[in-house]
Amino acid sequence: MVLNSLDKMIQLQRNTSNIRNICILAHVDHGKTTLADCLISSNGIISSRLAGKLRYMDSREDEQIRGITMKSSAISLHYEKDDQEYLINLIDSPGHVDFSSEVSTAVRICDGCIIVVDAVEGVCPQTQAVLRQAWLENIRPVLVINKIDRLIVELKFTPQEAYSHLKNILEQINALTGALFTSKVLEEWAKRETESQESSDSVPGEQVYDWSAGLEHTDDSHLYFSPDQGNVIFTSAIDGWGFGIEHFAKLYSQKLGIKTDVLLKTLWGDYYLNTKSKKIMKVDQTKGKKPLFVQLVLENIWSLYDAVLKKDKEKIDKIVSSLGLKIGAREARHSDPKVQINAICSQWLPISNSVLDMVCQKLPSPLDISAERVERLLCTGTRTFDSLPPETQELKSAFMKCGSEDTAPVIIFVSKMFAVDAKTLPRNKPRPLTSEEIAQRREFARRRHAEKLAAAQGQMPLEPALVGNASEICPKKEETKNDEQLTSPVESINLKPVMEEAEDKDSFIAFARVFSGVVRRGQKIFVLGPKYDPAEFLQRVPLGFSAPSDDLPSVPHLACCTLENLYLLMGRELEDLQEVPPGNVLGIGGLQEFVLKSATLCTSPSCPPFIPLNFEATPIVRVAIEPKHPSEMPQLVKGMKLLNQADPCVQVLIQETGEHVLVTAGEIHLQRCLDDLKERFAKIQISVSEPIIPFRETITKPPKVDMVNEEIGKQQKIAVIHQTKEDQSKLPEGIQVDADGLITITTPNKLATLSVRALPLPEEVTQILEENSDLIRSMEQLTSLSEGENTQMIHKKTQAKIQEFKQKLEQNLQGRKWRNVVDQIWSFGPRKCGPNILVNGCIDFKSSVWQCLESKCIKEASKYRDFDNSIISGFQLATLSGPMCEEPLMGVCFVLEKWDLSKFLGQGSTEKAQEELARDEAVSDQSKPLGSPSEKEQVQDDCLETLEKKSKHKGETLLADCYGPFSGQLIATMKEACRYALQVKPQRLMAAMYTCDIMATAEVLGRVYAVLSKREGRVLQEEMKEGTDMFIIKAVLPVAESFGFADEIRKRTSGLASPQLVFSHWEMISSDPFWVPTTEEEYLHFGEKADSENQARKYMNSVRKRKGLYVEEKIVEHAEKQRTLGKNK
Ligand SMILES: Nc1nc2c(ncn2[C@@H]2O[C@H](COP(=O)(O)OP(=O)(O)OP(=O)(O)O)[C@@H](O)[C@H]2O)c(=O)[nH]1
Ligand SMILES: [Mg+2]
Repeated sequence: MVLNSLDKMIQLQRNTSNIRNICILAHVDHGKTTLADCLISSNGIISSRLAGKLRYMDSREDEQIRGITMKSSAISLHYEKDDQEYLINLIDSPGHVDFSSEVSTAVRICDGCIIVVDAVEGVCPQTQAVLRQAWLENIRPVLVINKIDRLIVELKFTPQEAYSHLKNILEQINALTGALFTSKVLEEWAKRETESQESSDSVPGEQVYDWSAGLEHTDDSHLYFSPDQGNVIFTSAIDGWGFGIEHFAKLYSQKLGIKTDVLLKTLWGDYYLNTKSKKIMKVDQTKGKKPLFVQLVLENIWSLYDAVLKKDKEKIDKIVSSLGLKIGAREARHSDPKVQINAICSQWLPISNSVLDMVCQKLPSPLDISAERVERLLCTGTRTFDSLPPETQELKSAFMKCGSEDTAPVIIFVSKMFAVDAKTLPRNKPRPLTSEEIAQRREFARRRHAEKLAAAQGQMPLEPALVGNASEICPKKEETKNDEQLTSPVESINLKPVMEEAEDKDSFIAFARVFSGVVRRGQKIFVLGPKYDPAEFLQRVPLGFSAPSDDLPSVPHLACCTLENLYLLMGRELEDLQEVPPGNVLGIGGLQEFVLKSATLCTSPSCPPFIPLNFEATPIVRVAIEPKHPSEMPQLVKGMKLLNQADPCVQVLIQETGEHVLVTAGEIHLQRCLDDLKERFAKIQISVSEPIIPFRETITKPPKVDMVNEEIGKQQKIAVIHQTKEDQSKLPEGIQVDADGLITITTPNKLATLSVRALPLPEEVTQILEENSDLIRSMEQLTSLSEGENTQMIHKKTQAKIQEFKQKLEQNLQGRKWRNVVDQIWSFGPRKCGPNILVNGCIDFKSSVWQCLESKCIKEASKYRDFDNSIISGFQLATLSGPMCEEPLMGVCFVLEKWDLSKFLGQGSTEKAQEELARDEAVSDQSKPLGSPSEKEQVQDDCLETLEKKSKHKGETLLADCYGPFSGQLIATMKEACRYALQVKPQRLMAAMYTCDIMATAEVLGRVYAVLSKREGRVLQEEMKEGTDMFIIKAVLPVAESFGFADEIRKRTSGLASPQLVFSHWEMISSDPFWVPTTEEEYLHFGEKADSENQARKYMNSVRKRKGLYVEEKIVEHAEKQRTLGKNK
């Protein structure tokens, strides 16, 4: 096929109804990039022989070396079918979990997706994840079951077995879709229910509600994958073939004389052909009849593979001629059967036709965007679509129309920024020469040659300017003065310096899609930050103001920029464009200063920013980075900034300690980020710390058994109490602890006393808090702005959510200990949204996080009101870093049981009284004439007394002042109180856990288990994949033990098993990091010094060491000897 010209692509971009924006999604290694290669080769961009080998979309070197895709990238393809021409904007995405954020960026700008499933491995964890992502973004999927050749060659299935296996895969994937659909219907159902309740609140009796939306009544048949629906095809990307049943239905309808429609319905499923009556009947399994799919489709393919693999020349020739194919002599004689298969099959059942056919028929065009999707994109945060300003709601029609007229607002979403080498930008690329230029150059060379010859013969002196390479490319004016014509066409004169300058500069291109309007080069446009609120703009700016201009009134999170360059994304290449019509995927240059990772661009300020991308992976692996040479720090800082911009999911932080920290989604992601930093963005040598493993600190209930599993009896209990008493004696003076662990502490100026107790929260509650951290954050925002006028209207839905959250907490916090606790929750921490709570147990002061639920915020006039912020801050600080190793706390409830400020308040009143007293005295001095000396003495005595009193008060005030402001003291004291309250309880560390899915064959299963148990992993589930000899193992593994895990598994199993690690949850490490043996059995079992390794202590100390904290390590010399001595005594 001929390569399409840029003009053709530009022309195709204008026909919106024939555009398909699609991405390829799958589990790692299921063949996305190989499939993309096949589709690309159909456009002549790469040769069909190289399809599958080149992996054209993997343009990075490390992608090629590792054989996995790391970045999603786009390419535009042309496809023609039944005199319709289509433009397909294809995005290849990575399948590895570490890069799942790249999937999110791709899905957002597409309308449909191809889900690829490996026919052998079937549905894998990432298949589920990508299906969910597609679902959440409301894009339509079609299915490609790939690697069918493996069923023939590797698993040696018969066609019948293969059919059952394929049926099974389809059932699995449909079960997933079904689950997603059910949850969505139920959610909508619930939503409508609340809405109907709301509307019935306002207009009683006018309730129009369609109860038929229940599950039973909703038609979901179009959602499922089924070959007869035309949304499933079977392929072998590596061998270049693929088909949908439509192809065979058409073929056999002629041969068998059965209508195509009938065949379409029966070719997949348990139907068979009664050859005598030429009728299609339901399969009766007992009679051993073959389904049509086996008989008419699979058996043909199987026999072709069979002939080629057995090198049965005669049979091959027969098949080829019966199919009417022409195989090139080179392929026909090739010794490698794969080449032969590819040559035959790619002609017989070309994969690109079947895939692109399905894409064009079954996937929607940009014009088909659903109202639901538009509303979802526009409703950021806690807003509902109805609560948006009317101007914003009007934009919905622009989205739906996707119009290109001048009045249509331009709306663009940038889903990521990617760096390209400036050399590859079209403006820096040498322009291909036109045929005229080539002719002129030839003429020029010919003349020079003639001159050279003449010079050699001594007829003419050699012109120095004509010697040397540079003059060949860059002839200067003087050199060509004898032929003026030559100078003008050769335009590469200035090319070299430009390229050199651009060489080490990376250029950032925005990966974007136009949702409405025509984007033009040089156009001015608003850049809307994620927190931009159109309502705010509309309030501030006079009506009718819309076009972005320089004299923009300053509105937060809104900027204005010019679109400098527009590009057509062609895989590894970029092509310059002047304008881009709506519905297209494009690259935009020149946004580096305006967009960090993603953004919404619009010519209308009433557009809200799109909802944030929904990332599946949590960045968890952190490392600290330093330049090898300290003087290169500025380069590192700059490089990390660029890296942050270029990767959707990496986080770059500078910790309080001054360390530069990189947080990544996993080991491979980390490696890629480091490579990028070293070779691309910072270009310096760096040293990388060991991965920083996050922990959480918590407390637990006192144990009932000791470390050797003996029940803790009375005596031991006494021993334990003694030990805690000993511990308590370590507490500084002035802090009291009761037997229950209630800490009472006084501020340094002795004017306020706080009593705090720490309690472990039930696990379920911690989990609820974690799940709802976003909600908690918005509650916090609501409370702070509860006086705003429109809040009530906006937050109805959120309020319902908050109510639900509260109820859940109440359900899980039952029993005497937790009575009324939920109502008294005062704050969450750390950062006001974490999984710890502060409970206000003081009777006379009411203030809780649930205030936002009340329609009017009651500002309570309390004497303590002014200081509650200090207490909350103290709590926040305490939960941010715990006493064990300064890691954040988790699952702890602090109860402030008493709070005595009376002295402080009292002091305030004495000061006032004193002033009054002083004034009184002055008055009395004047009014009272001095009488007898005795009287005088009396007065003097009085004066002395008051003076003394005065100075005493003054001293106290001074004393108080030297401790700094009272609120500060309160913060510090609260923080200390929380820390001590923790320390008198049994403390535990919590470790981050990965879930790990490993697929392994039976032979290597033992080795996989060995590696898992060595690294403290725990197997949750093991099952056999139906129809194969593969086992699927689900396990959990501490993040702390996971480094090098994937490599070790791969090495030990010779590459047969490869794990996928995804962050799952936090888990308490049951051992006590401070434990020392107390009972006799424990002494016997662990030795006096407890020198067998304590995992929790090891972790704690390693964190403390890293943070430069004091580590209490017992250095024991001659341990054995000391013990014997001790025992003999
Ligand atoms: N037997 C067989 N192998 C295939 C087929 N398609 C792809 N492969 C092989 O599967 C491996 C992975 O293919 P890729 O195309 O890189 O897979 P991918 O889905 O892009 O992988 P990631 O991008 O890393 O998620 C390669 O070794 C391919 O040669 C197929 O149809 N049959
Ligand atoms: Mg790939």
